[in-house]
Amino acid sequence: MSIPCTEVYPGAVHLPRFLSLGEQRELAERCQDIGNGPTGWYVPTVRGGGQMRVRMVCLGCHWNARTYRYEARRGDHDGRPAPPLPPQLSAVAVRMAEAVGMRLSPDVCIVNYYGAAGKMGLHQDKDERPDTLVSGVPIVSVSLGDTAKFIIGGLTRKDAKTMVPLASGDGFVFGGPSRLRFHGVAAVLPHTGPPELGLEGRLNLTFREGPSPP
Ligand code: MD3
Ligand code: FE
Repeated sequence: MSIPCTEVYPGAVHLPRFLSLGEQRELAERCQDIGNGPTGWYVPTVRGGGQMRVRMVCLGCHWNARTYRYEARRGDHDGRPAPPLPPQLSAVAVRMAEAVGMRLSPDVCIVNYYGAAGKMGLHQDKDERPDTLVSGVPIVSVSLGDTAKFIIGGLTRKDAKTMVPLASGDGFVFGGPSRLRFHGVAAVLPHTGPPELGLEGRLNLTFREGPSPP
């Protein structure tokens, strides 16, 4: 492979510093513009009634944190239609997948914004269409800003876990047999991102194909 990458598990490939600082800046600015706009950041409330420890905005299609389903409008928040997914964002995910020999045609991007206390509990991403899960179409993650302690485990909650620091500009492709691994974010390390981004905290973009039909 011509670019630096580490296969953490089969189909789970880390692409450290894939993006230039200029590209990181452009993406971060785009996300902040959307997040601070009229259909922007909100804090999702999950099924049990608890608040997630991130701000979120879904592009292309909305992921409802109460039903764990995708929908056109933000039914668990303000009822507005999800903002479109800009093709310039999708293009980055397609490039990352191609760099490791995988393919996806993103329909949705979930943007998570972590502050200093941000984290995400161990979970699987299995709300996409069964055929995409079974065929191992990847989810592509892009990290911007502060470094996260990302945890990845196996196909059951109790399996052994590995910690991978995810830094600004890193890509991560989770496809094939790793598509349904448990994962989460244990912590975000404050003030570890490039100062040039002017970003306090961490942005993570996850590009997904095949939102569940209504
Ligand atoms: C491994 N986000 O939005 S991205 C999520 O950093 C999510 O915000 C984390 O987990 C974040 O669902 C981690 C990396 C990631 C995304 C999807 C995966 C890892 C994955 C799907 C399968 C296995
Ligand atoms: Fe996830």
